[in-house]
Amino acid sequence: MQFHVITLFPEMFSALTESGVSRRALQNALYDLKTWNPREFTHDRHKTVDDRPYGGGPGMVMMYQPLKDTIDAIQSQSQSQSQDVGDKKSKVIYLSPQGRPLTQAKAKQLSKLDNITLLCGRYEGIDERLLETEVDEEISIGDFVVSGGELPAMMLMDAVIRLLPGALGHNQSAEQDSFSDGLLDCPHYTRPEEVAGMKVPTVLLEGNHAKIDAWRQIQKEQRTQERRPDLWQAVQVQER
Ligand code: 9WO
Repeated sequence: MQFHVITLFPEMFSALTESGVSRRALQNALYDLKTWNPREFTHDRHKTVDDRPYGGGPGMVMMYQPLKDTIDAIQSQSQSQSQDVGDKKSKVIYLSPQGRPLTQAKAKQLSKLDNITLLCGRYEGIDERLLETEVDEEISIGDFVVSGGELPAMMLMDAVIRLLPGALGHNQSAEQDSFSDGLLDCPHYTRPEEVAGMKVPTVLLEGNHAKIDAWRQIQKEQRTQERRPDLWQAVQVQER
């Protein structure tokens, strides 16, 4: 998996490359990450990437040209790297609250692509003409606004990376199924058996694994009903 990230803040991506599962997956060459700074595709002395919005209003909008030239550079580099780019599955994704929601199912689809270009907006957004012509999918990670697309892009990348074959150990890879059954996860406990007057549920101490599985399933269902009626509804529909 090759990630290309278009960002004014490439240093932020060290959060992925320097820690945890995503760091190990990079070391093991399960994916590669290349950042592209649109400032390097400007031609003026001030390296201008933004301008005032037509129609007025607060803030600034990212200009078409530096972003278009960045995307063109990514595409010509990927092409020169392999002669069979025609067979490569590639997508340009823009992270924004206007996108369709990121789900575990979407992360799984994306994990099957060869190339993902993530476009990270800043300021008040990006000139719509760039989005219309260059972006394949607009994806949201939730109904809130942050200061730019970088953190959302990293969340999407992390969700995808941990699905790449070999990214997780054997034990953990089965565990992923806890969300792909559409339910929230069950509670977890570790030693000691009692802490601050609170005991571990006895079923977990008895070693009856059929009983433990049944308990965990009930916990998942109860929590999903209580906390995420929307997910519970979707599971009911699936099973109909
Ligand atoms: C900023 C702003 C300021 C004043 C009035 C309205 C405003 N809207 C925005 C805005 O949406 N800024 C975005 C910041 C521009 C695109 C990149 N930014 C972004 C992406 N914020 N939040 C996301 C995001 C992406 C994916 N999922 C959730 C949120």
